[in-house]
Amino acid sequence: MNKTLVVVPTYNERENLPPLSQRLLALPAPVDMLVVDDNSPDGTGKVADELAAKHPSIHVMHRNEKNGLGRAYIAGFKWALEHGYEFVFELDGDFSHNPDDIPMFLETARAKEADLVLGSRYLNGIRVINWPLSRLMLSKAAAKYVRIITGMPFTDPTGGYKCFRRRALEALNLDDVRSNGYSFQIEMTHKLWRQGMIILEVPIVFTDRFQGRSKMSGHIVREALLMVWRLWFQNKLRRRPTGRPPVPPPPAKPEGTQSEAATQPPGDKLQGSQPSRAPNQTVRR
Ligand SMILES: Nc1nc2c(ncn2[C@@H]2O[C@H](COP(=O)(O)OP(=O)(O)OP(=O)(O)O)[C@@H](O)[C@H]2O)c(=O)[nH]1
Ligand SMILES: [Mg+2]
Repeated sequence: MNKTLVVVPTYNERENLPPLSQRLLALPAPVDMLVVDDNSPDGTGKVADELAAKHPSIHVMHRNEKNGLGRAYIAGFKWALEHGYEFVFELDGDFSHNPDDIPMFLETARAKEADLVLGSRYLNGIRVINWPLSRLMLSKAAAKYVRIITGMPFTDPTGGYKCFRRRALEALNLDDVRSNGYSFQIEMTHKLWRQGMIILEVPIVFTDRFQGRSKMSGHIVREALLMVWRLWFQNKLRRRPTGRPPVPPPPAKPEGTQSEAATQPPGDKLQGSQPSRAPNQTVRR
């Protein structure tokens, strides 16, 4: 088993899945792949089963009905935690996200001890291929809207190319995450950001699908518009992180010796134990 799992939700991605799995299997950093298929009418689930039969690092989760991207990812994240993965990716099954960027995400997560690495289409310029101007404007406006209301400082909060560290997923109550679509992406990031987790952005090129049909709808946009206000309320109307990240336990000392932290007042203990965990850094590469 590899330490990294790439979760790929699919609904009618039959043409895309075989080449996508090949690209993932060919990466220099070996990864496992979990396809979460919602009983796609085009037979994507069967294609996934055939790939899994040939490659032990490909796994398939079949769900009975189309339940939205968010539900599919939550099921995939729970599976990842149960199976002991350290890094867990979100990756669209329509080639919008370039699998070759995965090593860049992993390097950033490791080098900077990040809890979450976000792929950004808008960090240091716009890198979106095959989108009409209206779609680009909607996405850019959504990013601004999220920033103004929640204070979250990221350039691309609706993006869906992400790498979570295990401890970040463990810090969330995954059953509490209710949204789908764009809103799901914003909600996941906000729930970690407001806990003071380290979240970094890396630049990616996003290419809209060339095969299959878009599942974008007015409902998805309305859901996101409302969710942003709900997140702001959940964060006690604050526009900055209100929590502190979980503090790793101090290394065990032999019995009879007193740890340094135990001699400090409680306030100092917390501060001193997490000097490098400044909230919400943004890496510009
Ligand atoms: N399992 C599952 N996967 C889904 C569902 N909806 C979308 N997906 C998949 O999620 C990935 C990302 O979907 P989106 O990018 O939101 O949808 P899209 O159809 O590509 O639409 P746009 O990229 O927004 O034009 C793709 O691999 C889809 O096949 C769903 O309800 N269930
Ligand atoms: Mg897409």
